Amino acid sequence: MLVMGILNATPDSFADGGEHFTYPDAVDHGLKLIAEGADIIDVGGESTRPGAERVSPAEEERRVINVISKLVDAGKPISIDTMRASTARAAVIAGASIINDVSGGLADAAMLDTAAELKVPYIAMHWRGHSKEMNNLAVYTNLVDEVIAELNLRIEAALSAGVSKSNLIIDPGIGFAKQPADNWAIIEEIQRFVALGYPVLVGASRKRFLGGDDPTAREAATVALTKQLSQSGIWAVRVHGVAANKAVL
Ligand code: PMM
Repeated sequence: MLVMGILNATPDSFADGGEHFTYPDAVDHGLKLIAEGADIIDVGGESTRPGAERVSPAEEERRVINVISKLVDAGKPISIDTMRASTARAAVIAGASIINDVSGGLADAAMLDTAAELKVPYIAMHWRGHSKEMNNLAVYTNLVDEVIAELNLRIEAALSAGVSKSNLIIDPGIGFAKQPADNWAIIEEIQRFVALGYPVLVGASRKRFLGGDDPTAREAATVALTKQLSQSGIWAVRVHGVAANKAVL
């Protein structure tokens, strides 16, 4: 199982408090994650925490492009965490080699065509709406069935836009339009996502459902979950604390 290290170049990410917002800090943090053994670095310039405001495309690119251009020299694959086709394209030109779209192509009508054209792996996450509204959208009758059905629609949309099957990665979207119990139920049934036949990414690191008020205090639970998930056949976990998660593996 791979470990994707999170590099949020945002002033308002919930789990690392905007510690790595400025350019030199972000690059240093990315290099630290690589030194700790990250297999992939996921660079994002727009917070998706519940309630977050959107940033402009120009500001999003300003936060991430220079960081990507610099980190690429370290030789590890970089994913761009964005819902925007224009940011994804600029990031791939700068050296990113994976697109991580938390909206699974729903936020930007040009995203799937762009991913197909760029011919890079595309991570489609389960998503129901932007941060400001997502808590109201966490309503399910048959949770896992519905999440899988909605992910299947995104898979079909990506394939029909021309994303190749071998470039598609899926993610159940822990914490996105999910109640705390929903996240646990998805983790319990993660095998059903693996059975869809695509690599599965899980991003649970330091999220609210793990309990506690301080995100860094959720690290122990994150590490335990990484250990549990390493037995499930998933492709990768997306985590803040690379060293601890690598250690448990
Ligand atoms: N979670 C966040 C951001 N990007 N991408 C994927 N594929 N999966 C996730 O679960 C995910 C993501 C929000 O968490 P952060 O603010 O700690 O980065």
